[in-house]
Amino acid sequence: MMFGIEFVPNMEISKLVDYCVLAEENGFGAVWITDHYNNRNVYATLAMVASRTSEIKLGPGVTNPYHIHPALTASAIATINEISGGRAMLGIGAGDRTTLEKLGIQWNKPLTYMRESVEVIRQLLEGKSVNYDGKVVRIQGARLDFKAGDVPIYIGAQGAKMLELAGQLGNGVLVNASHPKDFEFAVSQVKKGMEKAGKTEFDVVAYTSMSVDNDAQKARNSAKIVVAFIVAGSPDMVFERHGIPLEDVSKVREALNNAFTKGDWPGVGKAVTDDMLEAFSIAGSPDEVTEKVIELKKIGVTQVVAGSPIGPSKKDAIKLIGSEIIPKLA
Ligand code: F42
Repeated sequence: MMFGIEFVPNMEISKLVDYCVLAEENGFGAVWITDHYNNRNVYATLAMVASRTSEIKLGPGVTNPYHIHPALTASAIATINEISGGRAMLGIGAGDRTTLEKLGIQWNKPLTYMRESVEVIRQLLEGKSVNYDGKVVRIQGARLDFKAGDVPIYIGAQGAKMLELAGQLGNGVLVNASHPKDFEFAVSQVKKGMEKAGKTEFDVVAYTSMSVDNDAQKARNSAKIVVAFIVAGSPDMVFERHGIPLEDVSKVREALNNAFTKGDWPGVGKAVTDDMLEAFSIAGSPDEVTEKVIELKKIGVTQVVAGSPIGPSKKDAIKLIGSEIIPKLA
């Protein structure tokens, strides 16, 4: 079981890189950097992380084929692979409709887009000259003029069809979830895709919202805002799976609205219920978190990513995970 960590480049890059160095020193095996146009650029960030670290694997978690052409993604991740001495991984997903529409990009046919983009990226990374006449991706005689080396491709997926596609086309999947129920579903879907492709090796990554502190209540309180955003963006099917009443969900959405319009952020914390925290985060003391990670491992998760908030203090949480949790999972 590998431990990874996620950072959003919404802070000064020097600070983010310091966190990555600390993560490497504390036994984390992978760092994933999120990709949104309004934050610092993901590949510039990865280049800086690569130059200050020596062992940790690194990649976008996740980019998308709508805002960066698949050929440019291939070139960018191959460059990171060269700079990092072969440590790059490519995380790619369908992107987020609201964000893409702000840029005037139409978000259509996400499954087709993902399938065709991943096929093209893989061929380019293998050094092939690519002719591809897809439904949405068309390439004529494109080729990278430098060696990419091996770059595993991870697909961001939550939906039934995308999970299956990930199993079929990817080397791994990044599932944005924290609870065993979601992973029972995800692993069964991924296996269908793996079977289609005749695969046995695959990295199932739990891309969690994690919050660790010796004071368990403080850890849980820290996760509330992140959990509120997850609740606001999740489909009803997910609430049914976790037995969360839709009226509680409405309260969270209303509280977030009030926070944006009136600055009432404490109201958001109050609207998030314990059941929501349980379903959408792994938050608590190091022992509690270890127990939950072990449950995920039993279901077939092979990498756990500590995603936002990580803890009330990111620095302390990284050290706690390194000293109290990672050694117990070896
Ligand atoms: N998004 C970002 O923009 N930036 C990030 O940094 C980011 C990080 C991230 C990390 C992990 C992760 O799992 C996701 C992350 N995301 C990030 C979100 C990601 O970009 C995607 O939005 C998300 O993973 C896609 O979720 P999904 O698996 O639910 O897929 C969507 C597209 C979906 O609706 N899938 C359904 C399914 O069953 O899989 C149905 C898809 C479908 O069939 N659609 C159409 C149809 O006909 O019904 C079209 C069919 C076609 O041809 O495409």
